[in-house]
Amino acid sequence: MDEKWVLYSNVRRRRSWYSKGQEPKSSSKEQLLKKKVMISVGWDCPDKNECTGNPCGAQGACNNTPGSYTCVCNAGYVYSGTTCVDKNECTGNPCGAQGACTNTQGSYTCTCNGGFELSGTTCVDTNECTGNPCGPQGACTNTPGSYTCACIAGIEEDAIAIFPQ
Ligand SMILES: [Ca+2]
Ligand SMILES: [Ca+2]
Repeated sequence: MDEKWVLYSNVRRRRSWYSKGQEPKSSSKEQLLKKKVMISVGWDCPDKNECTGNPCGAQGACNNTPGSYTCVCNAGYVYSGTTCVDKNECTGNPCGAQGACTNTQGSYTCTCNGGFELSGTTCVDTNECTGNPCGPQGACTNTPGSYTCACIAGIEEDAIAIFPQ
């Protein structure tokens, strides 16, 4: 049983305007008497520390709150309502149209289709032309997932094959 009492004195503050930073003044009201007023009655229930049971799991930090707890989950994990569980990043198709997503604990991996490579977290076209695959007598054109070679005017494709340099 926990009774809380507040003793009112016969001093109260009147509403009035003050300058910024100026201390408000108190003024007495003669007709008010000191009296004891009970403002609450309650039973003190000590808060249970739910965090001792590690409810957030290995991938979360538990914060005890009055009557409950909250979890702050590590990156790649989400709060399920009771604990921290792996986030399935693949539902958001992070690899893009040219990659296959595999969900992993705390993360995910992308396996890119042929002609595509991982850039950051998504599959993008490989620019094969940077490796000069058409040789010195060919003009390379990068295409999504591949590339094409065009021969420079006057030189046959066979000649490029015979004299690659
Ligand atoms: Ca995951
Ligand atoms: Ca390409």
